[in-house]
Amino acid sequence: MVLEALIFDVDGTLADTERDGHRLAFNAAFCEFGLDWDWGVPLYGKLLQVTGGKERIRHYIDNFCPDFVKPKDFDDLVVALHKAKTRHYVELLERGGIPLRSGVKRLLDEARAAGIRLAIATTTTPENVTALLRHALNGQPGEWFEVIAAGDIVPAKKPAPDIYFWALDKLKLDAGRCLALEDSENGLKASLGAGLRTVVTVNDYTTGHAFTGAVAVLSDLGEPGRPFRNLGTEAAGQEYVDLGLLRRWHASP
Ligand code: XBP
Ligand code: MG
Repeated sequence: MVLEALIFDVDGTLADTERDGHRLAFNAAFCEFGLDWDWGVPLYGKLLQVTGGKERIRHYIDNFCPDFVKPKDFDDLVVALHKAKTRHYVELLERGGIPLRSGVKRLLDEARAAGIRLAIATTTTPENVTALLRHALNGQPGEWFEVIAAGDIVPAKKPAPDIYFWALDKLKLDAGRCLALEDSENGLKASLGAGLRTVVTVNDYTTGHAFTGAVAVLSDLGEPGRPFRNLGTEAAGQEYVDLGLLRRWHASP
């Protein structure tokens, strides 16, 4: 089957947003609300097992804050905290931005020039995607990605495949005509669950994850002169991921 579209995860895949982005924004929101919670780097790695910011806050309270007494309006508190977190995250991106990962812009350019359709399937809030791409790509996300599947548009977040099904539905494409790019075990479970061949580029938080079923597992997409490290299948001596390599992986049995 011909490769017609690439579906990208955002956090950890397009950009390294978790440790120095989302994590700091959560902490800033807690501080704003007078809560003494501080999510350090290792703790945040554990909390990343739960996708979705509101879900992550609830998980933290239930599992790490035995003395916290939930107020009557607890659900509203979580929503308000998360709203503040999103504001802090967007401000953080606007202050300095978080760059795209190695090879991402090059691959997006190549795909666009070749008429490959581009989509996003992410757990994060839509405003976060807009802010990241406005800075990193110097444009509106819609100019680059024809479908943006993000946040609460599906009730079940990754590892559920729902967000990928939503994106495929909007693209009006079968999974067999697409390739997903992910960085985490939860993300891979979601893309595989939707029947998508998936390339994984790992980051500091996800190197130890299980990636069984991925067509390739790499350190990053690589650039000419800055090769990726191959952590899984062979890549025939290539130093960076281009459309030719993606087509080969897409066609592999
Ligand atoms: C991303 C997430 C998100 C972000 C925070 O997972 O889990 O929760 O950490 O975003 P994936 P929000 O890369 O697998 O999509 O706070 O906006 O939910
Ligand atoms: Mg991710």
